[in-house]
Amino acid sequence: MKPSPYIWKNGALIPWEQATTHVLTHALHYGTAVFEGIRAYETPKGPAIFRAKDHYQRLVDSAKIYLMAQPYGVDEMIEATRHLIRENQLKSCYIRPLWYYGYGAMGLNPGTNPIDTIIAAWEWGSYLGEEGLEKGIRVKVSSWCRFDSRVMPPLAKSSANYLNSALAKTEALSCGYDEAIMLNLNGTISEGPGENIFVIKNGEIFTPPTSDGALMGITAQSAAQIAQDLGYKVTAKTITRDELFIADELFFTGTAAEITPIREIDNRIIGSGKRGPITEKIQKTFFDAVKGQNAKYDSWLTYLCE
Ligand code: PPE
Repeated sequence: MKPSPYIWKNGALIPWEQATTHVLTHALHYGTAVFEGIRAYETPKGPAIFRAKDHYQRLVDSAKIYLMAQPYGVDEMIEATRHLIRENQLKSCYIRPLWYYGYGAMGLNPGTNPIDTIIAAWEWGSYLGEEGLEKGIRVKVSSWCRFDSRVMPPLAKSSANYLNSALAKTEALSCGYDEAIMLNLNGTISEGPGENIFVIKNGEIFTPPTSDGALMGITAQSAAQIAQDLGYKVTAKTITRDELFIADELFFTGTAAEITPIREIDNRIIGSGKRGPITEKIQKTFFDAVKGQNAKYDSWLTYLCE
């Protein structure tokens, strides 16, 4: 990770290296935190935050699910993010806001602890490799299942959720793959450890519904909108593992992963074994949109100076 000069904490910018925390911070022990992952891209009008309002609204929703009081409003978080990017002089970056239960009392009732807020922003290149974006990646269906809302709320982007993701990710890496796909507790497809998944078959596009355990991905919603604008039919439906094997094309979406094609799954080659033509069109339109090169999607961008 490339450090930036500042981190925003509880209303003020502090030097990156001073953004430390007490070892008895509640969230460090119990994962009692909610967060977002957002990107800002370089555009002809300067850096622009992609779908800032939607991301911060999801942060508010995550907090609500966990009965966590909301320390700041959506507009305040957006203003703080703009300020942080400006002061860090970043052209493009990954943005990580976190609301967490801080230092105060131990034990499983988080409510008596203060809620701290940080926003960090740093330069973060492609999540699954530049080559992955172009050629596609190799994935493995994980032996780890994604939890459902009987266990933990999958719609909340909470820190604790990511131990499940980390198990799947490390297993996939240790088996020589680039990424995992998790089934839900019913045995159908949910999502990647940090990505939503899309299936293309006979010119139609499918993705599992959130009720199958996927996070309501903002990149997924953007990709679906773009695909529809390009004339494709996009349907949310339950997908089985074998449907992935015989797909014409597969791709992942996520803020970090952007739009990453999948070229192989459990050693089955998907389509022609490289980025498929429909994926390529959606990916190209997506990158144009986030980089301010397609006026149709300008409402998705929050510029630093406006
Ligand atoms: N599912 C999960 C489980 C997930 O974590 C993400 C984002 C998505 C789907 C896609 O959502 P969206 O970013 O709104 O399109 N994962 C974040 C964290 C990744 C990380 O390694 O950290 C991200 O992409 O920022």
